Amino acid sequence: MIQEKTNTALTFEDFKTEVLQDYIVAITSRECSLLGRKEVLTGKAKFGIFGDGKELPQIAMAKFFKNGDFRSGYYRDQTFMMAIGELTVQQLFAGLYGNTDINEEPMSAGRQMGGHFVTHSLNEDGSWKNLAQQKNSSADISPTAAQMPRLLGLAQASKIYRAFDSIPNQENFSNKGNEIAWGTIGNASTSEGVFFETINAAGVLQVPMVISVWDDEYGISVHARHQTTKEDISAILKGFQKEENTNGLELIKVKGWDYTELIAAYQKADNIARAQHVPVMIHVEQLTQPQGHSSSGSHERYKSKERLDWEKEYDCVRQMRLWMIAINIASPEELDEIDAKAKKEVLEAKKAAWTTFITPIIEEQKEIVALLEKVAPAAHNPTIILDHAKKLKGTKEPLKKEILVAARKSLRVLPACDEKIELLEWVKAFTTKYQAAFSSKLHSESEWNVLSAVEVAPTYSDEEENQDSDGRMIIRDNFDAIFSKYPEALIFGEDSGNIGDVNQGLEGLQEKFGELRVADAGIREATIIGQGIGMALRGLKPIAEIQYLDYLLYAIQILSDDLATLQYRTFGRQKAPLIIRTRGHRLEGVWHSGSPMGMIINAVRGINVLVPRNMTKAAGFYNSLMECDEPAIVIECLNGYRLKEKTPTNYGEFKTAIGVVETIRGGSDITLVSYGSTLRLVMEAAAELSEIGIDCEVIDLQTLIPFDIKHDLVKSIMKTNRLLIIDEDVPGGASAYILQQIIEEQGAYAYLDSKPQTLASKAHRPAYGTDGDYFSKPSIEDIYEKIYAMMHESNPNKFPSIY
Ligand SMILES: Cc1ncc(C[n+]2csc(CCOP(=O)(O)OP(=O)(O)O)c2C)c(N)n1
Ligand SMILES: [Mg+2]
Repeated sequence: MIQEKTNTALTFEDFKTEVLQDYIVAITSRECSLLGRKEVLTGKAKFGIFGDGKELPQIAMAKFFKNGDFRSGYYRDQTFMMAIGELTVQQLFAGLYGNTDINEEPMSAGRQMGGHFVTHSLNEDGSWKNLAQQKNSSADISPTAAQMPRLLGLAQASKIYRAFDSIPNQENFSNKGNEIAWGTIGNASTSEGVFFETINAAGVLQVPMVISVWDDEYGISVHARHQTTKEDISAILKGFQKEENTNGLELIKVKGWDYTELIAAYQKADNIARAQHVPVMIHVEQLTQPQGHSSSGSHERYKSKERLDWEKEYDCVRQMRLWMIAINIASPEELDEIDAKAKKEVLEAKKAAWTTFITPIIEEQKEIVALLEKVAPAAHNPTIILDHAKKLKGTKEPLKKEILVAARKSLRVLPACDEKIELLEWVKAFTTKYQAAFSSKLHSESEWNVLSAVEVAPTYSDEEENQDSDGRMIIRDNFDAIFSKYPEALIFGEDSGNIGDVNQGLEGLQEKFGELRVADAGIREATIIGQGIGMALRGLKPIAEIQYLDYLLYAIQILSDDLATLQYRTFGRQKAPLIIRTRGHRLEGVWHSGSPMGMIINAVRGINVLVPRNMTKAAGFYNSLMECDEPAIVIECLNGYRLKEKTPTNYGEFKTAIGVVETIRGGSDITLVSYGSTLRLVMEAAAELSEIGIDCEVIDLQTLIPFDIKHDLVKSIMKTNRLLIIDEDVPGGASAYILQQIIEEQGAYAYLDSKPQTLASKAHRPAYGTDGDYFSKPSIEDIYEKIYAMMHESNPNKFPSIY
């Protein structure tokens, strides 16, 4: 590093070599941006967003980025990724073209648009690589500022690793907590709430985080005067400045075109964050966008001539060049030569990326054209197929889509014959191959996925005394066992620490396991989840507590955009097995009884959603999840903490299987499907109905995602021929999903004698109090009457109308 070496007699030659090397990275990256945009404009790539104008600060940041460190950034960071050796020019172009081969396009196997970066934390089988010995980047997502919450957790992991030396495989993830989490964000994106939430939380938590704000004064076309108070993010954050004997952040401001100042700024930030675990924000101002925001649109539309002229003048690569000439590092001619060489190399790498991308598709094009020509004579009208073949043959740069369209349209005009079978087989094989390229790895496909959790029944002692406990004690004693068994486990949330959560499910555990492992957090649901994601990405086993299900909405964006897509968008090369603990369903009032399960399950495909009916089941889920490598939301029943349950003896060991339903009452007349708190009412109604000769089978779904993997529900319906789904979400909410799974996915429509029905809450939020609950959510009477009406319809003689 320049400054360190200066102290130990760095020769001018060494200095020169390092600067020239930096310049080569900068100019190479710039060439990629220029050529990349052209690739979009000529139609070879669909969309392009590049890092031009932000090269120098990224080179400075890369100088201090060490093995074990993590980046959490956004789409401008190609130069940084190149500088740390985690992105080649060819890979950048492979991303632009959407190459679906992970070896060619390691950023996402073609799933994300270019400019979304990642490093691989996992081997192909889902096992961890040694993250402490490599440079790491968490996987980018597009929503502006959404990289901030996870940054907090990535930084917090260092704090945990520094505090404990008993965590298994610790050396795989950390060198005594000396790692920095480096964040990057655009100036306009700092307007987002999660940015401020993260800044505040970092100031409180005192974690080793360095956030760089790339400030180019614009967010697409919108100038800073519409974005930021005083148009100056570091000025307005001054109140967060750490002072003697306070917490807070260190704030640094630096010009983005000044190479030496940038290096000094990053060196300072590195020293403070790495050694002292104090967060730092570097406001890098006076950056530019030489080609405007992205390949869609041009910035001449919204920037003044003065601004455009200024941007040309203060282009950071140009300024570096001028500085190098001024201090005799290189002559203009030498730099021209470097520029020309970089240009040539980028062009060659681009061509290589294109050839690698298009060659297999052209092979497939040839194959299908030949096959279409072969099968055409078997059609009544061969010209239809020959036309498809001809059109496809004439396509110079074919897409997989065009290949499949030609083949599938040709299938339609073939009568049943051997040729049709041959073409059909080809279409099936092609589809299977590429469907997996686009649709696999939504969930973990490793040996530790949630379906691998084998049920272990709770055991009970024979002694008469102490047979029943309050539900919250079962949860508490099980967490006690979890924290003893797994040193990498920790829990945090609002009121989770000192008082042991609002329902005392963690009572006494902070005293036993310490303030870092059983921790209070601020009221900031999005960054509580971010803490969890970041720490899980670094090998810890965090449990993030969201105090009530109704407040999950503050975190739903991060859950949906970041955690739920993680496996998918990295093609299974990163995982964050975060457990989210929350409590919900029936209690009191509009924001304490919600059950927005339809919203949740539709927003978080990729995360498991578990809905245990009691605390023993919930504890069993936690025990299962501790052994799995997938994220899950566990929703405990808010009205279940004081209910009595038998006291298990094998805490930390018993496990609830995931994706498996449980029949909690056998019956032959109708299948009742429900989950969570509502099941108690369903069981009560079933008991009352049995008195008048209606025999209900009651099935507890237990998990909504995954859903009844053994298809036990349809087996029940084969027997009863009737189905009622009882749910406390809004009409058409989770019940619509459950119905779709049973009727369509499991094919239960074939076995029904009555219309399948749902009984849900009212469309409004649940009202306050016992009466509010009774009039808002399905009651025992509602359930009873609905079932009776179904039985009456099928056998009016046996079940005459009661009203
Ligand atoms: C939540 C969200 N809103 C809107 C967008 C569309 N969008 C993409 S980039 C961008 C501007 C971001 O500007 P800035 O943060 O300054 O970064 P820059 O592109 O200037 O580097 C916008 C509005 C988005 N990606 N996410
Ligand atoms: Mg900007």
